[in-house]
Amino acid sequence: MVSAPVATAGFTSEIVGYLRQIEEADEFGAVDLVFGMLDEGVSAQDVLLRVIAPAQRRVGRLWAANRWSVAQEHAASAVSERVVAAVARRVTPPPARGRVVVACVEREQHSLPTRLLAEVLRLHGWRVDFLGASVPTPHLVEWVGRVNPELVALGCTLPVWLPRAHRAVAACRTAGFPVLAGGAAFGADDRIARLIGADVWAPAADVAADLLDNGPLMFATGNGAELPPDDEYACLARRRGELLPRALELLAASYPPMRDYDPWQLEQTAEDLGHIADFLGAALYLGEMSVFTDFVTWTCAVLAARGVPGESVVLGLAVLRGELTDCPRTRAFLAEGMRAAGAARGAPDHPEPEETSP
Ligand code: B12
Repeated sequence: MVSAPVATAGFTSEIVGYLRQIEEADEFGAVDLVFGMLDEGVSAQDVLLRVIAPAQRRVGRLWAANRWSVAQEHAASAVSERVVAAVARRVTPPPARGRVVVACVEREQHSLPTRLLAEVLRLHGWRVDFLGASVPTPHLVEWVGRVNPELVALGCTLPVWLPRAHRAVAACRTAGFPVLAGGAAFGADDRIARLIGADVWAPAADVAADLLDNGPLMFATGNGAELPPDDEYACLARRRGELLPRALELLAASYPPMRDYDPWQLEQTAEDLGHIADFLGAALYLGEMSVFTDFVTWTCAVLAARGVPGESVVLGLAVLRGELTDCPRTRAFLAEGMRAAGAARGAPDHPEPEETSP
């Protein structure tokens, strides 16, 4: 397993300017702006990773803080996708290295982070097949078998898809292809990538490109052997269908404000409970408590920014815990989640830090 630290850099005024364009959903303005940066000598890699990437992370924080609507986030992200394509079209050199397949794990819709990796690898001379969002594992394996790449780069942003990432890694390796893993779901170090048996992990696209540049590629033999038994994960997955409507019912009975919820609010609450159950499942699968508690803390902040108190999250977790009487490990995770939600209740109810930089 190979890894390296994340690079950092400034570009504050460029990011602010770019954010202004994407806030207005001004695709051509955004393209003109970044082409101007390229003309002034900013490298394409820096435009991708020091301007567009941090702007997109900022978009996420603005949405989480309820300062931007989902529509604003979608519009801005759609512009960024087009800008990444325009930059790539303008500067990508002809391929001089081997072939790499870049894809998102099945169900993962965050294609833009992985697309950034794909374009950075192209800038470094790799021939890249970018397969985009949510690639079903059998189809991924069929593609790599056909094009015979040197490497499969697998992106995952949401931790809930890590069990699927594990299966995809195993399938690619069984087919004889090494796997580079990355994306926010893997966290800040290589622990999770190791757990799911990836050969290489990188925290950022430029780090990944540097690792591949400095070949020959040396691959370790991870096999996911340290993963905990998956019986409680399987039990939760099996019971999800009946558990969630029941939990929603019990939550409505114990949390009075829910009686006044309109159908849209009820649907949102059901969705939130579903996300909680899915993050719980991923945490159980990996044996990584922080996957669950970080998500609980994040959910409390997002709800608080929308005027929903953390108490509702504590109650939701308690209800799930009450239903899962025969799953001791799951109950222990839920108890930690309740502690995290309780702690988040004492935190400021606005997840957007008071920062001046993007
Ligand atoms: C745009 C966006 C979306 C778009 C995605 C569009 C697209 N085509 O990508 C859509 C609308 C689909 C979406 C949906 C959802 N999203 Co969203 N999304 C975002 C947002 C705002 C930007 C994503 C992005 O472009 N990031 C920018 C890049 C640069 O991110 P990056 O991870 O830092 O990438 C770098 C490295 O990780 C690395 N890397 C990335 N991939 C790979 C792969 C390999 C192999 C390697 C080596 C490296 C590598 O290189 C990159 C550059 O250095 C993020 C905010 C954020 N912080 O990312 C939220 C965010 C990821 N989304 C979030 C959520 C919750 C969701 C939803 C669940 C919302 C919902 N209720 O439905 C859904 C889930 C969809 C799904 N099934 O996957 C949360 C996740 C929170 C959490 N605790 O995990 C975030 C963080 C928002 C927030 N601020 O809280 N989202």
